[in-house]
Amino acid sequence: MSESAAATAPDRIELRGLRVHGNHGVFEFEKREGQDFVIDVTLHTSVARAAATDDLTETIHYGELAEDVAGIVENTTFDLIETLAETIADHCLNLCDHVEVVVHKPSAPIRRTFNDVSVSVERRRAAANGTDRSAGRSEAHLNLGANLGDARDTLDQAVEALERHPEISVEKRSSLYRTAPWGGVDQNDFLNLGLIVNTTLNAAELLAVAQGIEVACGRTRELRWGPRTLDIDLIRFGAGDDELVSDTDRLTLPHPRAHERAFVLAPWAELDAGVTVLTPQGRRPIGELLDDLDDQEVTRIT
Ligand code: A4P
Ligand code: MG
Repeated sequence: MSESAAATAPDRIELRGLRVHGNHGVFEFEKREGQDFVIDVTLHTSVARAAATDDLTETIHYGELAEDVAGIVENTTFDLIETLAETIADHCLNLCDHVEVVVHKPSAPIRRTFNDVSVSVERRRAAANGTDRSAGRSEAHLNLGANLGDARDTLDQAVEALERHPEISVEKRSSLYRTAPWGGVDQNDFLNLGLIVNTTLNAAELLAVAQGIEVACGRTRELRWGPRTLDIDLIRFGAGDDELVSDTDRLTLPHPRAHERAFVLAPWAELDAGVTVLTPQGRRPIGELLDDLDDQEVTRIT
């Protein structure tokens, strides 16, 4: 494991001995009659946020993992357990950046007494979800929001924490904006700011760092779109042709609701007035989008 992967994914979720009947094997009778396969999966991930919030949606659901893996074993037919292991690992890389998979075939057609035969694969999604480190740094745009406690102080601390990270540098920081709560929950106004950062992390790693800072700043997650001590959203990762498009629940990029949120667009327009923002109707200039949202109260306060 690289040092940075170790720093961002210190924990493991392990599923051991998942026994599933499948029809894999080189021989015709193996495909016809099938046999039991036993699967071990290790997901390298961070459970810090789930542990801090005690919220199942903040972690990888091992029940769903077991069903997904069993479904792969049952619904595919491969000659080789190498291919099966790779297919399972590939699926698991949708859940985290580093996975180990072992496929055991205890009833394999071997004419000797044996305990077990297995294939182990270890796969990482380092460059697939963001930046190739050798290619240098990526620019990313973040939006920070807070409306509980001393919001201004929390936002300052969050920016400082990002700056302290050895693989992140804060290039530009917007003014602070007082913004009306978006999302229909009756709550206090927010303070929001935008950041442009440069980073050698990939997008998933940057999100993990941001979520760690949320936890460190006392973030608990009670209500969607409700009050929070600190929320850090990734709005965009990479620029131009290198902009990352990601469509998983854990990470959706570019941020799917940015274009309808003045609290995101106003600080962003200050940082990059010429940017175009992805909307369901295609890319539109940020100034036009903001004009359309003039019913959302946003006041620049510093
Ligand atoms: N996630 C997926 N994609 C991303 C991304 N691009 N950036 C996942 C950040 N997170 C992303 O997020 C829930 C899950 O989204 C995470 O596990 C992450 O893996 P969350 O921040 O824990 O939950 P949430 O904030 O309650 O829900 P959501 O949908 O993210 O809400 P938003 O969009 O963050 O909105 N009004 C004003 N004026 N100012 C605000 O700052 N913020 C919100 C929160 C609502 N209203 C607001 C403001
Ligand atoms: Mg959020």
